[in-house]
Amino acid sequence: MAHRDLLEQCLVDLHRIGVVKFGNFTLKSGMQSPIYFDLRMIISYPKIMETVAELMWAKRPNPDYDLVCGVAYTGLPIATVISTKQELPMLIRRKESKGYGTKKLVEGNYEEGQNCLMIEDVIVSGSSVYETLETLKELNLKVDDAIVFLDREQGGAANLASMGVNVISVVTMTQMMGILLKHGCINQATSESVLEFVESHNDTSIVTKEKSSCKNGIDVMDRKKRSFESRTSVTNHPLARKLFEIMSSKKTNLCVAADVTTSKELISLAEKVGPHICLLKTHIDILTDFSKETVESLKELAATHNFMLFEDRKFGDIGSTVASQYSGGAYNIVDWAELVTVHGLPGDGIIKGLMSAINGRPRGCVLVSEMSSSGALTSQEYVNGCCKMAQNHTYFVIGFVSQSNVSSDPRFILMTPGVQLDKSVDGLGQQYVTPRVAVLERGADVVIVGRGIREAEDPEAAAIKYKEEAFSAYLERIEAQ
Ligand code: S5P
Repeated sequence: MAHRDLLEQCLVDLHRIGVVKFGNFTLKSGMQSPIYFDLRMIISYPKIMETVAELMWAKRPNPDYDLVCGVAYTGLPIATVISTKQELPMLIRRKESKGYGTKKLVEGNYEEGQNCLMIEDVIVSGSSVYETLETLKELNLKVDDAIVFLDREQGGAANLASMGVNVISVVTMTQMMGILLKHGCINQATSESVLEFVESHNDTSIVTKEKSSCKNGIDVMDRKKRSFESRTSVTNHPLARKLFEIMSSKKTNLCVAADVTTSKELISLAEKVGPHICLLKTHIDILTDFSKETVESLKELAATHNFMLFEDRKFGDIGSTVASQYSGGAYNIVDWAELVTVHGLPGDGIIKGLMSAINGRPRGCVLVSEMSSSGALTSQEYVNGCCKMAQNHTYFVIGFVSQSNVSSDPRFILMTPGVQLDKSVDGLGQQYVTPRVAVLERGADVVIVGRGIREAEDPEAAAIKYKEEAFSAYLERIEAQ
């Protein structure tokens, strides 16, 4: 059978046995995806597995390899088939070291300098291939090529190319949708929605758990030492990247809390402070005259002045309830606020509920891990729980609202409210520190200021003053390291 016919038949077979699934799936990175390609199933279908291995081997760019290494787990059986058919010795890279016996991470014989081909089932960001690559390189093996069956076209091939690894795929997501459509396995609408999703999620970065390292190999800890600019490359969240870029280019880490009661006041405040802020934080339910036009004007101002809209909804209920509060209702928050605040209290379900409502839109949240008010019940145990939640959902959580240095992971952006230059309390429990204290002592990346700016005689002048103080404290912080 010609290669193209073999590929088409293979994809139809893979669809038939349930490898190609449509629905709502959470990928390893936490990203929500409308499609899941579960190639593990082929171990129950030896003939199909053989074809998959044949198609992959046919793609090898180099005629001479000394070794083949499958990326755990699905890459392993495929590499085994290639190894026996081609009489090519194989290596296995464990997911974790055994902790007993030889404690080796790689099984099999090899000699330094040998040329090893990597085999992987699917590539999204390239993180799994990267982890294997790191291990093989530590053993002084030569690793130039990785063959993957499906390239989801979400940035993985480019990420690995920037590290000198050539990724060759048997089929791309676009090609696969075309073939499945041609053979009547899926309809036009399914194909379009998958391709739309891929296009809006094609900017992933490599972030590995084990070494906590990233795209350009910089250690990811030490958030406080790093510039916003350098942190854009360690996060896999497009909105965290956007915020880092705004903060670097506008030289502002100021968020204004626009807690006003009329649309007119809101728009007027946004016009005044817009050029000086990275985020405009709203409590949209305080408005007495909320309308679609209010949101349209805010969106326009955000685009003109390059800031992001951040609704301080402090979601705090079970997943199914927050999904309805986020999307729909009077405010349809998901439609216009790129970022929202969320309490960690209900556990993982709240994140899953919110993510189920975003429908492919780039959206993110900030977890409220500590509160500024006196007597707040946010204990250290609670903070630790929030950090764990954030780490498990880096495709939605971009950072924390906090009062202390709750995380040294540079992917996360810390935002500190309770900031004012002239006051220490407000009589209702709020406690204030200055922007310098927030940034230098408490580790804030962003300072959130409400009344200090809103109630000033000249809010624009006040915004400039807060911006300058907060940004110079940030520069002092990164330069001091
Ligand atoms: O712990 C917190 C968390 C938040 S988001 N303490 C806070 O004050 N906030 C919000 O920050 C609060 O809802 C308000 O919108 C803003 C502080 O306003 P200010 O006028 O006291 O600066």
